[in-house]
Amino acid sequence: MSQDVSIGPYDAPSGGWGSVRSLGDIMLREKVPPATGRELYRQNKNDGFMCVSCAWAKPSRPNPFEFCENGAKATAWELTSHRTTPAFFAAHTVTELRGWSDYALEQQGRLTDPLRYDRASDRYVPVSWEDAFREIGAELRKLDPKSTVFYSSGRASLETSYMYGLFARLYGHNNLPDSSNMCHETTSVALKEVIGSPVGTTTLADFEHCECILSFGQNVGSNAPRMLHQLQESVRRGTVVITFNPLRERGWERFTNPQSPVEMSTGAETRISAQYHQVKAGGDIAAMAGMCKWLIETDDAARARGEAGILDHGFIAEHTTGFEEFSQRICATSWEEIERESGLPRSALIEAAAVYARAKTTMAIYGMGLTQHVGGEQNLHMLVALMLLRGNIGKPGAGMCPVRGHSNVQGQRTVGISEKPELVPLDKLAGQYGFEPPRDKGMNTVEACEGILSGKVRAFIGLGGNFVRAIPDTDRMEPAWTRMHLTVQVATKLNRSHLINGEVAFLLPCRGRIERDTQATGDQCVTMEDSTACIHASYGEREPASPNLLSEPAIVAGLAKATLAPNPKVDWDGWVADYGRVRDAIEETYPEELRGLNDRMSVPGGFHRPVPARERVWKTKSGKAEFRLPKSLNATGFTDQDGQFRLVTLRSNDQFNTTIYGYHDRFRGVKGTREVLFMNPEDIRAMQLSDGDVVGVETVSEDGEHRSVAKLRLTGFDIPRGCVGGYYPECNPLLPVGHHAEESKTPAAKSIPVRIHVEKDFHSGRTQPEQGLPPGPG
Ligand SMILES: Nc1nc2c(c(=O)[nH]1)N[C@H]1C(S)=C(S)[C@@H](COP(=O)(O)OP(=O)(O)OC[C@H]3O[C@@H](n4cnc5c(=O)[nH]c(N)nc54)[C@H](O)[C@@H]3O)O[C@H]1N2
Ligand SMILES: Nc1nc2c(c(=O)[nH]1)N[C@H]1C(S)=C(S)[C@@H](COP(=O)(O)OP(=O)(O)OC[C@H]3O[C@@H](n4cnc5c(=O)[nH]c(N)nc54)[C@H](O)[C@@H]3O)O[C@H]1N2
Ligand SMILES: [Mo]
Repeated sequence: MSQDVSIGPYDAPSGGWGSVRSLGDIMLREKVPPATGRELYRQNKNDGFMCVSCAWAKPSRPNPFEFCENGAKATAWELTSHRTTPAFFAAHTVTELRGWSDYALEQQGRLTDPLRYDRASDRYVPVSWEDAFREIGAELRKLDPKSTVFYSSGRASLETSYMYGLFARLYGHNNLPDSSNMCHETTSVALKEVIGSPVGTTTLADFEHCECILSFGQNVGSNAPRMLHQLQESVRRGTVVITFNPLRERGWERFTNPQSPVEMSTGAETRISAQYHQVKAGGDIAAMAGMCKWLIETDDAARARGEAGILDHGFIAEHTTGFEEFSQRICATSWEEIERESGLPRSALIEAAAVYARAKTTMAIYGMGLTQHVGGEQNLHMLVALMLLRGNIGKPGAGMCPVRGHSNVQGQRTVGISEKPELVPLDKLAGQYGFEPPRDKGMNTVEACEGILSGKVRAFIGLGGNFVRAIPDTDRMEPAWTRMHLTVQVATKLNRSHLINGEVAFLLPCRGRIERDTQATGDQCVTMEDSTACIHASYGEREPASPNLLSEPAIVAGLAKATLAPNPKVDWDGWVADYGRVRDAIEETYPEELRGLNDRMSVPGGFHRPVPARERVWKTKSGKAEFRLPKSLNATGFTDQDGQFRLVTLRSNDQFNTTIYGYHDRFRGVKGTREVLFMNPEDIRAMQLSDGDVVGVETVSEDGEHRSVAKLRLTGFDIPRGCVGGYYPECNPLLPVGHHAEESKTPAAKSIPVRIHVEKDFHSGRTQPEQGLPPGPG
């Protein structure tokens, strides 16, 4: 399989005809059955199913088609007519499959039957569900529970997640990392510290009242495209959008609504950002400090003249602590330092601050560009401080809007998937189920990786996801992985994590969310929480991909029953028969947050669970919202050296995390390859290299490990000098496990210190490396 590579500017807006064509391609490739049209119509509707792609909010009055290009790709991916059957595994050894690309593996389609790894033949062979559960249970009973890790990717429902967390605690550990540990864990830690609520404080209704939007480090056009509808409407009402991002992401620039016949036929586009500031990767603290400095100094000067100031002093006095020290230190910071660290001129920061100063209400929208840094928490402390200066938290049209990743990643945390015992109502669980839950801190993702490297972790259960591919340090982690005793993966499609096996390994296929889930009492629905803390029911209708699939709750119950001694207070079978009973149990554990779950899950637009900071109730140590000073203006955690770059790892428009839908990244003008390294043309010249050269990248680190990725095609790109960009997960061998946000331990995937060298014999115009699609089934 090979594909032509072409790289060049792409001029069209986000949305528009480009999105229709891209969707058409994948529909064709997945050979989706004609009935898929109906599923797209049901996507994100009140009586439909919640999109399996991102966690963006679902409106109470949905559009006729409440889905986006990438949500539809995710639906097509799940409803594909391709199948990965036992016959496929009979034909290919696991060693052979390890040589296939991520794309080729998932392209085989939905898994159909439970499988056990047979070491003698190096193949996966079919196993009955009973035998799989019995054998896994027997293995787990032999192990020390504290040496095992139960991971979840953020897709499983509230029901499954609650059961899974309870299973782990009844078994005896809190080792419950989830994808959030690689993602918005920084939000959960940092927002909790300074505003007392670990989640966003805004809902969709706030878009209707906000006058200014500050966006930092999020790629709306690819990763939360449905938000473009809210952005477009807000801009039309007069909201001014200001974006900070090293890359010019098309979604934040302009948008044509593919669902508007008028816009599509006339080519009308909406300009989204009025200002676009290409901050250096890791330079946001400095940029925000510049804005704060101007605001505070301008306010001081105005008030000295007897005029009204621009800060909300009433709010600051009543609701916050730390303002005096914060303002003194920020004002003492020089513009020279701010400009150097942010990479932005003082005039640009003042331009942004002046708009912010005039807006009565401002929302702050952000993503991985702030959370995945060594100084990730400081990024968020600074963003909160900027918002507090003008009382922009806890009033309509204003507040924090972290854009979460997986469709239920926030909800999993709400119902007990957490390695932090203090975040889980353990006393409540103890009373409800008559047991003594473990109280010690469990492992998060980075700690699980360290445990696997050191041999301390003996077993890993993955509820969805592709852990081995998503984590840092691929080349160190893969060999360590095989030293575990037991690995069990619950999944819908084959991925690389299923091919790096422990001594004993199982692959358990599950139904997807779009599929009908019939149990003893009838068809079941499940619930999830979106990025704005709204909880929705989701109803699957499609025939499951194979009759031999179990639902995720049934798999968790099967594993739990086979592992644990019977407990009369936990009716696993009753729960699987009727998910409404799981919701009753969830409600009993979380009476304040989730009261009435079974009744309220069907409220149009979802029901909003209480977020105290939204009401200006600050559950922080001080009881107030806190101004915190950053330790440094540089969020990267390292000092730049000559010849060293800050590597930003990126998602393309044709992927969902490690799931690669295709090899095009339309908005960035890349076609047919993911093996590229984006670099500023002036840096290319300064290094005496040329566009198209084939380069190798090496991590600069002091731990004695060699980390490199070879054969990337150097690509001139509009990215700040000193920064380079490459794709995730291909660049994960470069990310050291130890390079993470200081407190949350979220891997710092947005600034890895690297050096670049040209690969011998690969100067442009001479030999080209094999470009196009990496290996697959021939
Ligand atoms: N189609 C699709 N949708 C998805 C996903 C997907 O892979 N595909 N993934 C889902 C998941 S799990 C998540 S977490 C979200 C991720 O969605 P995003 O939060 O958008 O994550 P990324 O694509 O990693 O890129 C973040 C953005 O940060 C910018 N950036 C990098 N470094 C910096 C910096 O230092 N400062 C600033 N200001 N910006 C920076 C990058 O240029 C990029 O535009 O999307 C979810 N939705
Ligand atoms: N360098 C770098 N690394 C990163 C990031 C980055 O920006 N840069 N981003 C990080 C982030 S934000 C995240 S969230 C992680 C993602 O990490 P993960 O959540 O672990 O990975 P995914 O790629 O989302 O998982 C895809 C797999 O999930 C399975 N799956 C899909 N649907 C279902 C389902 O309904 N049930 C079950 N049981 N399985 C299902 C399929 O088998 C599919 O192959 O990666 C992180 N890693
Ligand atoms: Mo994520």
